Amino acid sequence: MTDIERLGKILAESSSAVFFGGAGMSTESGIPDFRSANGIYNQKLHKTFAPEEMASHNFFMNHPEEFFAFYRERIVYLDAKPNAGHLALAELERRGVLSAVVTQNIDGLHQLAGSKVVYELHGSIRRSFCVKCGAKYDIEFVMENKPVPHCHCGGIVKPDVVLYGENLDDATVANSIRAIARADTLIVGGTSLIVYPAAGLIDYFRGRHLILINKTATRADSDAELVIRGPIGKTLAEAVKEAFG
Ligand code: BV8
Ligand code: ZN
Repeated sequence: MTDIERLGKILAESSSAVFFGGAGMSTESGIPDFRSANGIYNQKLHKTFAPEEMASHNFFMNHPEEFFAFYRERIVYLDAKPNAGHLALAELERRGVLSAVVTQNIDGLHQLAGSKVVYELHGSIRRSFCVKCGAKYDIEFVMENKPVPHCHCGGIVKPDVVLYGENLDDATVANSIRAIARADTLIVGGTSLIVYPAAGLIDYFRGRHLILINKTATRADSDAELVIRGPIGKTLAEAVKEAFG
């Protein structure tokens, strides 16, 4: 039995599966990931600051102009489209196979593909808010108001994205843990499982089938029933076809 046939068979017998993903889910949509060779964190973006420093709370507070330049040029890909993997997960939800997508991504592509239950552990570029009065702004406002977007009240408008050194949203974490703890199947893919507390959430899984789909090895491979080393978008699409025609 091929890996795709095995994955298809598991999907066909699952009714509360959860997908846990990261930046590798969107590389087939043209968005670079962070830690692969051509990833964002391996690009020399700034003479003095490392990319991971520029995506931090302290950098946002102390160097807002440079933060927004980095964010607009390196983090936001507004014309990216969902790929076959996003569409496959949305189909699995419609078929009652998948109960939730838990993602570290901030690109909103799962929702654009039609997924309804999506927990965004690190927020979303699509939403922004004023740090002083909480007024909500869309991504267009942030992209157009250079160098630093300000609210009518004078406060800075911050993307609703969890930066390094910032806490995750409690409700999103609680909902993600509940979905993972109840899942019969957990598919982990397109993530290096390096960033915490997000990466720790997969340890709440108590179900039957743990599946890893990732181009490179991760810390969870040894616990997985099935490890597929390949492009996750293509793999998910082929497995859904195998399972449901
Ligand atoms: C927190 C938003 C409590 C911005 C991100 C020192 C000081 C402060 C904190 C820390 C510290 N040391 C450690 C920490 C904790 C820190 C952390 O975990 N750091 C890591 C680097 C060790 N975490 C935090 O700060 C978190 N908050 O701890 O709060 C706190 C409060 C106050 C003070 C202290 C602590 C907040 C973490 C969230 C940070 N924000 N993103 C932005 O987008 O830049 S994290 C960033 O990494 C992205 O969100 C990304 O999603 C996430 C995880 O990366 P991955 O998604 O896994 O992507 P990666 O490139 O790594 O891997 C992709 C994989 O896919 C690869 O393996 C590749 O092979 C594979 N792949 C690629 N293409 C494909 C593929 N596989 C299959 N098919 C393909 N086509
Ligand atoms: Zn305001």
